[in-house]
Amino acid sequence: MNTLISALLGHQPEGATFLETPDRARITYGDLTRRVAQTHGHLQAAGVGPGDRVLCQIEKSPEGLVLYLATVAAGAVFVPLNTGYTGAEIDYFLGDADPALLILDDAKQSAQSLAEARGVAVAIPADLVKDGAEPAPVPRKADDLAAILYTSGTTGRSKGAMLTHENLLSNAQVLRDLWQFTDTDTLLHALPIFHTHGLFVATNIMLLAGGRMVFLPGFDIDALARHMPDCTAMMGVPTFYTRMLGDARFSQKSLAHMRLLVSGSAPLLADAHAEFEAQMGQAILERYGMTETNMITSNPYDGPRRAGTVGFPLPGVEMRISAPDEQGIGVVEVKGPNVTPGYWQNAEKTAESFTDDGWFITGDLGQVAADGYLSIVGRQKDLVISGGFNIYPKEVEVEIDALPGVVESAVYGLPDPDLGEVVAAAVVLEPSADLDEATIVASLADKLARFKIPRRVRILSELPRNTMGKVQKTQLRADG
Ligand code: MCA
Ligand code: AMP
Repeated sequence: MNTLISALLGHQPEGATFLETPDRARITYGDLTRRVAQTHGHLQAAGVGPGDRVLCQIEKSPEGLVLYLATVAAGAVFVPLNTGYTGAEIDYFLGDADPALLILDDAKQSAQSLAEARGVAVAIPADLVKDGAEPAPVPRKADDLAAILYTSGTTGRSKGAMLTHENLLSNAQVLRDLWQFTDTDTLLHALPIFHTHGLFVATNIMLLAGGRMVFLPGFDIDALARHMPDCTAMMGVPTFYTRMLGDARFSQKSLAHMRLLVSGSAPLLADAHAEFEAQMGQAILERYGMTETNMITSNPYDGPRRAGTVGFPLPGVEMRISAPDEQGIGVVEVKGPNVTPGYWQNAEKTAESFTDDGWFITGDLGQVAADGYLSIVGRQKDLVISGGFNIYPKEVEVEIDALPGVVESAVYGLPDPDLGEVVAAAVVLEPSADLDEATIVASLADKLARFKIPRRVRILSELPRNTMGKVQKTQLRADG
């Protein structure tokens, strides 16, 4: 038995709709099961075997979901990549994941030559998602890997969070039940499918429930307004909801049929939650998670969804606040079937991320109220979250520091009304350097994905430091 695939596929009526796109293409559960089996056959023919990694950098499409499920059906490990990653970033993932196959849209020629240089085969979805033999899913146990998701790292190097069949399945089962998803639901899907939120939380829950998805190619407020009447639920990052505010197409009346609006991946400000409820008559359900742990806590489905909090630990998930201060604030630690076994080929990082007694250290600062609601009040880790994408400042600092003429830099997050935070940089130059904001930004373009590139660069004569010599990012943030 293949733990994840046997739970996700095969139990829905063949003719029921799994997914519809805005151009009305419709995929039934029967189509999906067949496509997954056929693609599994093509992957096998391309030499992909159990345990092999399959890297995939393609634009969002139903084929992306077929490739995910087919890779898992083949017993292999799915490694989705942000479509914004540059050649330099892809080259690192090729080296680290050592994949059997890289799947690209036709156009990405530069990544194709990088793969060839490393002896990695390349395929395009059209070669894989097509008619062919339909092998049965390869047996896989609960603790076998189903996916590796790269998350950027404090040292400037991304690390691959390993996710087992059980990690993904246990979390999806718990969330389907908690959020009461059934085959009568239609989910408005506007998230990318290279991250936990859009790929696992959204898709795995809908597959388990046997529900339907309206699958948008990305977030577009006009498409949201057009398709929402046809849906019962949506999952999004806070930016989705703040962009809906003040748009006359979204109102108590037009949203009255929506059963559930979920927010996560970044903090939803309490004010935005309250404003949304006042304008739309809907209390957004905020939940909290991490790539390494899947979802950890959720506000209740029935019961108060408290603004500025992320609710209670999910059933089966243990959570504690480590070394709380006098206000009860400490680092959130997690244990349970949802938690990663560690980082791909990185025993050192894995060891650092768990306590001696086996709890995963999130690096988020939390506080639990007397009645059990968790609030995320800050981050111990030096991390910027922009529109739900994570950027570790170190990764950007390393690239800026490597530019000729740069002495040093500090990268930090600035508050932004649309994206929550945006990346900013303070840079110290050598006296002779011929660099300004525009040239610094331009020289990062082929090294870092667009969302990591600073929106604001300040040239300083020196970085603010405390007496220990540590750069004061709080000071930089306060100065803007
Ligand atoms: C796009 N751009 C961004 C971002 N997105 N810059 C900073 N931060 C971003 N998040 C850049 C583009 O490169 C482009 O630059 C310009 O902004 C406009 O691009 P566009 O595609 O029009 O942007 P958008 O459609 O308005 O996208 C904003 C978005 C999107 C809807 C917030 O970023 C998004 O869908 N975010 C969701 C991320 C997500 O799924 N996170 C889940 C991670 P230029 O104009 O210069 O070309 S999973 C996770 O965190 C855990 C497990 C959890 O708890 O869920
Ligand atoms: P990622 O590494 O992309 O999976 O991002 C995980 C991080 O996103 C967490 O460690 C938190 O810092 C943040 N996060 C996710 N959901 C929430 C939330 N509802 N409130 C605050 N922070 C969140």
